[in-house]
Amino acid sequence: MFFVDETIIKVRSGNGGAGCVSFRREKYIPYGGPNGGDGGDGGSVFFRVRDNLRTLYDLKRRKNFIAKNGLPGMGSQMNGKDGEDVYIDVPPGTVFYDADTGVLIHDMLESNETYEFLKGGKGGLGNMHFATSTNQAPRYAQPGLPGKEMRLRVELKLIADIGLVGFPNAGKSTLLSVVSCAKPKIANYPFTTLVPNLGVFHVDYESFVMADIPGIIEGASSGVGLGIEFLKHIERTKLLLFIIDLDDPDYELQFDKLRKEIFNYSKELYNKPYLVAASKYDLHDGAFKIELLESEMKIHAIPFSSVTHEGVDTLLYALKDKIHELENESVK
Ligand SMILES: Nc1nc2c(ncn2[C@@H]2O[C@H](COP(=O)(O)OP(=O)(O)OP(=O)(O)O)[C@@H](O)[C@H]2O)c(=O)[nH]1
Ligand SMILES: [Mg+2]
Repeated sequence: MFFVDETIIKVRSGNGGAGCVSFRREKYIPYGGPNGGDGGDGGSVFFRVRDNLRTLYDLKRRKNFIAKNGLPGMGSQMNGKDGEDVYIDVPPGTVFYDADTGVLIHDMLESNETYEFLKGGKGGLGNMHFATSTNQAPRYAQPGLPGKEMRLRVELKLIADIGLVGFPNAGKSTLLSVVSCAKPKIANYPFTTLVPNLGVFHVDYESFVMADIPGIIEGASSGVGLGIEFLKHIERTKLLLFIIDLDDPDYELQFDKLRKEIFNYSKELYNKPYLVAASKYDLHDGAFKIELLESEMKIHAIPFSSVTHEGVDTLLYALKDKIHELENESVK
């Protein structure tokens, strides 16, 4: 499946059908009264969350979401059919903006939420509604009201509890694959991950969503590597988890470099609560390096190995405790 997290679409609600001008014509009934039916309402445009979706790929392909027009009313008091609605199905965390003004329209956060965006034009009333004591044969019916058209910019910002941040090849995807059922691509070269992955991990009957995004490198905020646009997918997390790669000769500088790139991306993300972990603890001098991080760099990193699984449980409990701590703080 192709991952798309931003696209422009055109949406349009249907026109209302016109009301009908018609008179009853029957044998032996001269001067039959007005019997023109109402036009049907135009179809509306809805946004709808589908919890199993993870990409805006379908929107990018289809581009136009046009609801049907209402049908005109007919004689014999027959009302026109309402136009069919159109539903735009999106993953949780999709944000809709007016493409021309940039104004936020709606943020689809609720699971299975449906949001009515553009109502279809109302159908016109048929002439049967306009008979009065002084005008029993009105030759007038309402036209239907027109639908509306708009261009929308649609952006996906994934929703997760924890966002992984680290250099390429640090072992982010491997960690996700060890703690959850997710099957992200893993390989011994930088920029293996090209699209975000979500996975659910469990600690003591509680579950948390972890987001793994492509690695960032020094200069990412000015476009080096894959850039930092993927950071938008961890903007909505409660907690960031920085992963330091103990196998990197410059492991002790990684944390500051990552912090700097995040700072350049957004102050808000920079101020988000975080924990630090150090991967590949199974490789040479792991314990020594952790101590050095603590004493020299004042970085408290939780060591773990996705190969031997040493430290993984400790890390997951630390994540859980930190999230609880943050939730308690926000209640106070
Ligand atoms: N020895 C050891 N190797 C590891 C560990 N975790 C990951 N690796 C290896 O490190 C390499 C990179 O792992 P990935 O999980 O793909 O790294 P990543 O951080 O997702 O990298 P990008 O997707 O490029 O950002 C792979 O060859 C993994 O097998 C670990 O705990 N110990
Ligand atoms: Mg990866």
